Amino acid sequence: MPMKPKLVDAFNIQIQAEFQSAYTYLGMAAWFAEQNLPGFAQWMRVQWQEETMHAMKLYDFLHNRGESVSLRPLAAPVKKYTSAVQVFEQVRKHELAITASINALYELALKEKDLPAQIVLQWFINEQVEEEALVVEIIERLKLVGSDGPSVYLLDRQMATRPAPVSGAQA
Ligand code: OFO
Repeated sequence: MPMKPKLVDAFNIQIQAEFQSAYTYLGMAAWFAEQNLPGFAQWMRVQWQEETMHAMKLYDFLHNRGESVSLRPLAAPVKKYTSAVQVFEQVRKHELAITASINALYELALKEKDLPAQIVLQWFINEQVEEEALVVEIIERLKLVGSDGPSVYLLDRQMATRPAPVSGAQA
């Protein structure tokens, strides 16, 4: 069953938002690498992969529904950060905005009575709960270690252990 054009447009805008998230986190990965925090840089590279998967999940969904994917331009990420905790505060802010856009998209899918769209978006709603919790945990840990060098070093090593996302675009 074809999707309503308004819903297709909203999915395309969300694809852009997910790729923008990926690009933003890749910029953060570069910043961390430049601060000699390779573990945090690696964590952000995994996050970049995760966000690319989110975009591709929506991209595949539109294709599977026989709809057209219209890719939009991305903005250059800001790379002027002052501390690791400030980076993660930005991540939190960004993820809250993504949660709001996913929720609005879900509301639209409900309004348009598009059941497959609702189901795919439920996955995203759950994912946002996990992402927000994860980021808050990292912010708390960063606040706890403060500027204590050895603790920052240990935390950086721990951040490096984040596994890569499991199964490409299908996750
Ligand atoms: Fe970070 O969840 Fe997608 O954007």
